[in-house]
Amino acid sequence: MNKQAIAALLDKIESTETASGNPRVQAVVNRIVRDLFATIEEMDVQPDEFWSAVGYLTEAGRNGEWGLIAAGLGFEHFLDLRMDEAEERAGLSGGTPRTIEGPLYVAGAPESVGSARLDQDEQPGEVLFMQGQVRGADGSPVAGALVEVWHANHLGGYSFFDPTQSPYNLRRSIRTDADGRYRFRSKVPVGYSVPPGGSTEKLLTLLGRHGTRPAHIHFFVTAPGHRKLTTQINIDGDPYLWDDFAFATREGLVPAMRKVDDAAALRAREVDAPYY
Ligand code: MBD
Ligand code: FE
Repeated sequence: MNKQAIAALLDKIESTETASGNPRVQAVVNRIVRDLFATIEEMDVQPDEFWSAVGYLTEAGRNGEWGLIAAGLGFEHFLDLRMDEAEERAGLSGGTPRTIEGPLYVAGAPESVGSARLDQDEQPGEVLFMQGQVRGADGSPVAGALVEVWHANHLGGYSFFDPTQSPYNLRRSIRTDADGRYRFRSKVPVGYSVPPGGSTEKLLTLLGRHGTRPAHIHFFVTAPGHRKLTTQINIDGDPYLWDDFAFATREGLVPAMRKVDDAAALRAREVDAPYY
């Protein structure tokens, strides 16, 4: 089709829109339709290909996999990079880097002050301890900040999405103590992979890609008067560390891990830290 004919059709479609609509939605949708018309034209997309795509989108929605696809196609990481840029422009850079939330957060995890134990289900895996301090943009500790932590089990599954786990297993909310500190005990997670046979896997396979994330632990950090931090840490040494299907690994989010083989030292550590 020639460019004028396409432009005329776009004009005709847009001319049906009125002031009763939402101008932002009108502008964004019109732009997407224009870009898709151009893609169909330039790639000579055939009707059967178009309707197959419509069927795919329908199925992906039915499976609740759109959040996963957004991560896998790099949209979620792209939004992060844009937020980084916006903060830089506003002179608000620094601190722990953000990275994607992903589609597996669940609100309402049990809350405790200072410390928590996340592994409520009896499951295999290495014991993991993590501790840290929440600091504001000026570097001063933030007492009473809420640190929400969630991660996968030894099979890469998340409670609520994996029916074999009890509700809120490997999910906790920890209030920082008077020094802004938090600490927790859990089990070392294993990297998540997209559901076998699902819509995301289907698409990734057609792209010749894998759907695996390196082992990671998610965090939301919130406190009154501060911006919310959404981030993760990665478990060093994972073969997928820099090959994340969701592109979320970043410098500064791969903390040094220390292996403690000495059982006595581990027990002493537990006594020293009364985990919930
Ligand atoms: C995850 O566990 C995750 O963190 C992301 C971003 C996408 C899918 C699964
Ligand atoms: Fe995750």
